[in-house]
Amino acid sequence: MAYPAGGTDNILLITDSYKVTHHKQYPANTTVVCSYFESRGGKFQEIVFFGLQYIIKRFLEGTVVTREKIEEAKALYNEHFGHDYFNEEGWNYILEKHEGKLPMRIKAVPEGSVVPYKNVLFTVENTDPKCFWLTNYFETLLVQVWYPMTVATNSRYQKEIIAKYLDETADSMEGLPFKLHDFGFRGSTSVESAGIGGAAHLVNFMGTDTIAAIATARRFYGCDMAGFSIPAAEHSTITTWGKDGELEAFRNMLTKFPNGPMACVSDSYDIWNACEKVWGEELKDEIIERGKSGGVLVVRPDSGVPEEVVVKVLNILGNQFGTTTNTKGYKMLPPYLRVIQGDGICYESLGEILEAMKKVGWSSDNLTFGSGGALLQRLDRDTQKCAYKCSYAVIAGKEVNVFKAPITDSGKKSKKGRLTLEFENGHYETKEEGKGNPIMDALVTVFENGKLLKDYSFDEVRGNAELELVKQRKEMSGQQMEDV
Ligand code: AOY
Repeated sequence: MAYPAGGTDNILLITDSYKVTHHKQYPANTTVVCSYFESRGGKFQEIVFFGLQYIIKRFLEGTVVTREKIEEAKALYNEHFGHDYFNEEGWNYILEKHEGKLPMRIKAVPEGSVVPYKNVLFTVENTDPKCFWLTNYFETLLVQVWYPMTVATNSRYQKEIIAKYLDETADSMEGLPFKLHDFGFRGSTSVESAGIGGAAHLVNFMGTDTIAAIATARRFYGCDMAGFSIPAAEHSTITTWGKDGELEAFRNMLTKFPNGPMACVSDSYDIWNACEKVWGEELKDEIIERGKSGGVLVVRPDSGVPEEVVVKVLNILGNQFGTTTNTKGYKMLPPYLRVIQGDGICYESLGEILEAMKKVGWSSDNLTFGSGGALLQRLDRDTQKCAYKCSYAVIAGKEVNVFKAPITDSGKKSKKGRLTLEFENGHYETKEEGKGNPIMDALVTVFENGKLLKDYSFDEVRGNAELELVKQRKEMSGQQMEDV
C-alpha cells in the first residue's frame, strides 16, 4: 500500500481537491472567514435541522490533526496534483499551536428545530487569525448534513399527512409513531448512509428495520433504543414452501409467532385469493384464536397500484372478518387484523392511498406504511438546494460583507455579513450585516476549538421536531384527563 491506512478518517483528506489550493487564493492579510449553511429553497418549505452532531462527533471533535495525518496528506496531495500545493505550514501550526484541535467555531440552530427554508441554519468561523483558510476547507464535510436534514424533512412531511388523516378518521393519534416503517437499508448507498438516514427518519417515527439507524442514534445521540420492529415474512420464507404450500407457510407464521403483531407478505401468487380464501377462510379461526392472546396479523400486499390494492385488500378482509365503526364514523378491521403497504410509498403516493381509503369509509388506523428507496435514497442536495457560502471576512483589519449574486440565477444570491437567526412571535428571521441582536440569536455554539459544547439527546431532537397537531392533541387529551 502506498499510504498508511486511515484515509477516510484523516480530516485532512475529507475535502475537495481544489480546497487544498485555496489557502493561496484569499486576499493578503485575511484574518477571518465566516460562512453559513442554508436551504436556498426546494421541495419543502420547512426544514428539520438534523445531523450536524453526527458530523462533529465523528470527524471534528478532539485531536484530529496529527503528525502522521499531515505526512499522509502531504504525500497524497503531492502525488495527486504533481505539485506541492499542500498547506503543510498551516496544518503544522494547528498541530503545534492548537494541539491538533481545530481552531474553529460552529453555531447552529438546535437539532430537530423546524425552520423555514432560506434561513441560516449554522455559521462557521475560524478562531485563530492564521487559520482563516480553515472555514471553507470544511464545506465539503459540513454540507453533507444536507442528507440527514433532507431525510428528516421529507419524513416529517409524510408524518404531517398521516397525522391529518388519523385526526379525521381514527379514534386516536396513538399509533402515529409506527405508521411509517423504514424499509430502506438495502437501497442505501452504504451502511454509514443507512445509519445516518435511518436515524433521521427516527427523529419523526419509531418503526424501523434499518438496524444501522439504531447504532447511529445510540452512538451519536445517546439513545438506547430509537426504533422497534416485529417479526415479518419475506417472499423467500413463503415461496420456499412451493406454490401449493402458501397456506402451510402462512399457518407456520401464525404458530411460530403466537403472540403480538406479526406481518406476512401475501402477494407471492394471488393476493386476492390469499386474503379471501387463505387468511379469510382456511386460517380465519386460527387468526381469531391468536387474537385472544394479543396476536395481530398484519397482511402485506407488495405489488400493484398501491391505492387500488390497499382498498381492495381492506374490503376483502372486512367482508371475511367483519368491521366496526369508530367514533369518527369510519370502518375498522377487528383489532387482531391490520394491513401494511410497503411498495411504492413516497410523499406523493401516501396521501393518495389515505384519500382512497377515506373515500370508501376506511379509517387510516387500519394501515401502516413501509418505505425504502424514497425514504432514504430518492433525495439529493438539490431537493432542498443546500449551500454553504462565505458571508463575512476581515481583511487587513477591515470588516467586509461578502456575497455572491450571479446575474444568471437570482436564486443563487447569498446572504451578507454577520448572520443571526432570530425567533420572534413564532417565526424565524435571518438578520444580515450584523443588524441582528446577538441576545435574540437562536444559533447555539455547538463546536469551538476542538470541543463539542452542546450534546443534544435524541429525545430533545424529537421534541423539537414534533408536529403542532400532535402537541395540540396531546394538550387536549391532557385537558380532558384533568376534567375527569
Ligand atoms: N420489513 C413490519 C415489520 C417490518 C422489510 C424490511 C424490506 C416488515 C418488513 C413488515 O412489517 O412487513 C426491508 C422490506 C420489508
